Amino acid sequence: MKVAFVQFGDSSVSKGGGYVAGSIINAGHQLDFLDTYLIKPDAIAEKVIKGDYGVLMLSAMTMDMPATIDLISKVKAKKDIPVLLGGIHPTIVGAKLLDEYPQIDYLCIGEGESMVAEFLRDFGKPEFFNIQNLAFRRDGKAMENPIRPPEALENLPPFPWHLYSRGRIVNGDGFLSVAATRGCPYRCTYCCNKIYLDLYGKNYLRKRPLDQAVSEMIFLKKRYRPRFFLLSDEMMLWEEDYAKDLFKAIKEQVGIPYGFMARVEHINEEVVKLAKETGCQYVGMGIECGDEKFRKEHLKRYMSNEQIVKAFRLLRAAGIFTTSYNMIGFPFDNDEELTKATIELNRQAQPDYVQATIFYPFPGTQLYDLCVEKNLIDPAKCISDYHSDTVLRGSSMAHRTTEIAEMFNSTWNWKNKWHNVDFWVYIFEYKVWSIWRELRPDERQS
Ligand code: B12
Ligand code: SF4
Repeated sequence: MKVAFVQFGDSSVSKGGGYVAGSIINAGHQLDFLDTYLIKPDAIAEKVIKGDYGVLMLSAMTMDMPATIDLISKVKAKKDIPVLLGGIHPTIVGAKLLDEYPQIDYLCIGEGESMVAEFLRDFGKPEFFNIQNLAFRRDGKAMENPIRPPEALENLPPFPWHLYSRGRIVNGDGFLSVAATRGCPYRCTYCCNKIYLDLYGKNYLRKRPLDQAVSEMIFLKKRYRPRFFLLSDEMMLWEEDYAKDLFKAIKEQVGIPYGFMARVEHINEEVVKLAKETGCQYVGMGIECGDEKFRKEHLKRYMSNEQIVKAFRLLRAAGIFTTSYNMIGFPFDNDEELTKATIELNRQAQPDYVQATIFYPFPGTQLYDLCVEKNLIDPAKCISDYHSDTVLRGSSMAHRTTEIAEMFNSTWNWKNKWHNVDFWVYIFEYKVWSIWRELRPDERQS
């Protein structure tokens, strides 16, 4: 069957959509990969209407939903074509999404690699309706089949990098994002990871075979010449031994600087030393809120402020660039106090870059339920990212994120420094910065 596959987003390569597209190709089907990074959604709709496709497939995060529904509606107005939607949003909402949107025919709940191959194999046959992970309508009622076990990552077809344009693969700063693991063991109350853990249990946490992940990086280095690999795994250090082996293999076999995201609890002297020795130049860690009691009670993040400060300082002492991720605009009356505590904790932790985004209640998360219960979500607000505004009732939060960014980042705009410089200039800058950082007085935070 000929498939039109729509990928939304304008930043780095989406691993979920990509793996599913790879599985479709691997199953021997013809695929047109229609990426909104390259083609405007209206032009995609036109192409699907005019083309001889047997099915329209799309991958959607929550914030892509308005654009996704708009595209599907335009196609459906002119063409009767089955539509299958997969991705994080159908996964967290489930079959009731079909009640909300009559334009969608089928959903993939959870991982899609095996599901999509069976979907194309069995379409039109009676066994179609037994496919695991499939949601569909019967007599107008939305139904959801059971979830299959998590995919065996070692058996997945190779990731189809060739479907994406170079600009999506290597960003303007020379970063290329790759992933070696899936899942995170924690259940923070604002994060969709909890929903995957609820669906799949602990088995959701998986690692790719090390040699497979490293071979992919070697291939990507040769083909796309990035300056830096960003390991976009949710939680790189959840299994420390695997992470350490990966870091060593990156140094020995790949030979490009790299960075990763972690929880502060996993940062200790030994990990930092190894990371530094193996070429790690970047670590991003969530602070999220500077009020320790609130963090524990309402976000289910049990690290102490002391651990946070220590982790940032250890990395800083090793000359590794750090970013802290923070949220403002929580659905609590003392939100402004929480923001002040967050600013103060960032002052103490001294990350090199402070990212502050606005709390967004994702369906299926505990904080979403709380917002619904208290009727806090403003249905008139349609937000496409969590930098621009809050979806909660009340005033805009955007000015506050700007203030925080200026407070911490304005004189340190490393992003602009990295922009459009080649790898060696970047290395040179990095060395100068490392030396200078050793020498400068500690006044930056004031
Ligand atoms: C790495 C990552 C990033 C990277 C890369 C993002 C990318 N485009 O892939 C970066 C840092 C750039 C990023 C940015 C953002 N991210 Co992000 N990110 C992640 C993270 C940690 C892993 C994503 C991943 O690769 N998962 C592994 C893949 C294999 O799983 P998957 O995507 O779910 O795909 C499977 C299924 O969903 C299904 N499937 C997917 N598509 C399709 C399509 C069909 C047809 C079928 C059948 C099946 C199917 O099969 C896939 C394979 O098994 C997730 C956390 C998570 N648990 O997913 C957050 C997450 C996806 N991100 C999130 C958000 C909010 C964002 C941003 C919007 C934040 C912002 N800046 O405002 C941006 C959006 C950028 C964009 N438009 O792409 C949220 C999404 C919440 C939601 N409900 O939408 C998540 C869930 C984290 C959270 N807060 O809970 N992100
Ligand atoms: S540690 Fe990060 S990825 Fe894991 S549940 Fe919490 S926010 Fe989500």
